Amino acid sequence: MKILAVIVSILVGKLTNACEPTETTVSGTHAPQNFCSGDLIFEETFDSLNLSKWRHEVTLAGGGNWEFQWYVTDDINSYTREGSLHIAPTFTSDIFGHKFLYSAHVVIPPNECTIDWHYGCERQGTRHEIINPIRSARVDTINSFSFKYGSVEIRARMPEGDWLWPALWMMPTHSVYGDWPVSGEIDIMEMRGNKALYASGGHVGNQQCSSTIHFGPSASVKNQWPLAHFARNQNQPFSDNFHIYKLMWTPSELIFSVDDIVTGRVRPENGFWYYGGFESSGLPNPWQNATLLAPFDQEFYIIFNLAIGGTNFFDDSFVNIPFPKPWLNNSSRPRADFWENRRYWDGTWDRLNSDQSHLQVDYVRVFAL
Ligand SMILES: *[C@@H]1O[C@H](CO)[C@@H](O)[C@H](O)[C@H]1NC(C)=O
Ligand SMILES: *[C@@H]1O[C@H](CO)[C@@H](O)[C@H](O)[C@H]1NC(C)=O
Ligand SMILES: *[C@@H]1O[C@H](CO)[C@@H](O)[C@H](O)[C@H]1NC(C)=O
Ligand SMILES: CC(=O)N[C@H]1CO[C@H](CO)[C@@H](O)[C@@H]1O
Repeated sequence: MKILAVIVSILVGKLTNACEPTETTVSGTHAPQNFCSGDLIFEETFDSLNLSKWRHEVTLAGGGNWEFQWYVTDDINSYTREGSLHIAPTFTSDIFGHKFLYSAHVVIPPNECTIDWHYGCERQGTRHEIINPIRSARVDTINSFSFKYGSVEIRARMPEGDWLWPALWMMPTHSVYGDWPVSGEIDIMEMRGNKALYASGGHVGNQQCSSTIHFGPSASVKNQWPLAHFARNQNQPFSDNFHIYKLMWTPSELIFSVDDIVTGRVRPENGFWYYGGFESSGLPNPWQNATLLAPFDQEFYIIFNLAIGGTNFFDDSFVNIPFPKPWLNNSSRPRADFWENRRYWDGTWDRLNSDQSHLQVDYVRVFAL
């Protein structure tokens, strides 16, 4: 009798587990056609870097922050090894020589260049300001997989090294509400690679990681990211181990966690217009006719990159030990200052001997709600 009861309960369980509908939507060449609530809808374990899934950015643009890297497709800057994606920074001068930085005219052909704003496809090196001195990589799923609502789980190890800025993040696939930041940005994890970087509140280097969403009615009106920015500190560098960075995204909230401990939660009871306090901006509400979570009620795609420096993320007031920040963010030649002061930082990057300065991603999984 007992066995029969067990069998019956299993059968009933199966029936009630029949495909439950989900609010998750997907698109892209690697998006599943049909799926149920709770299903794994995207997975990459990085046994190889499959270029039909991962697109490279190729640009000098600097990500809107005049970052110092040149994103390239070279397999020294992005590759897989033992089941992990590695994104590794290298010196531009290692390939082209030191003079190149000060004199080259770099033109990335239009069919290769992916971001042309901020002189992203063409730059002239001069004695005053140089060609981007670091080569690195940024890969994304813009063509292969976008989704709206669900949970994303990324197991990754952060790089160690001064002024490295790794990011695991998402951007809107179709900016239906307008250009950044009107259509939003979701930063699942960002970190500064410095071993000993301090602000008045404590460590802001590799013992801190943060999650942030960006949103606002226009780029000129203050993007209210500080209201949805969550930093998490620990005594061990995040670069010492792999950790699991997660986003749970539903039609009513976004929840960030690290190793299953919640870091931050954004729940805009009356929508992001009021959450951001934009009523006094004098602008129309770009999300007025949309759902509560707009602009985060549209499909986003996944991005992994390793940026370097820039004029926004490393505040001049931070204290770095033992060497000072090698450029000021208001310098007229931040890249050249960074490069010419490399004695301050190049010893902190383990460029050749180990993986310590690489962003490593073991896997990414996305589940339907
Ligand atoms: C890349 O992925 C596609 C689709 O999943 C698959 O057909 C192809 O064989 C993969 N390529 C490599 C090189 O693994
Ligand atoms: C919302 O709908 C109203 C009425 O149709 C329209 O006037 C307004 O422009 C719309 N707002 C946006 C941001 O689309
Ligand atoms: C840049 O900032 C530094 C201090 O952060 C200041 O002393 C200097 O005057 C500024 N330079 C310019 C050109 O604004
Ligand atoms: C993030 C940061 O440090 N911003 C500063 C960059 O420099 C300008 C000019 O000195 C400051 O106004 C910013 O606050």
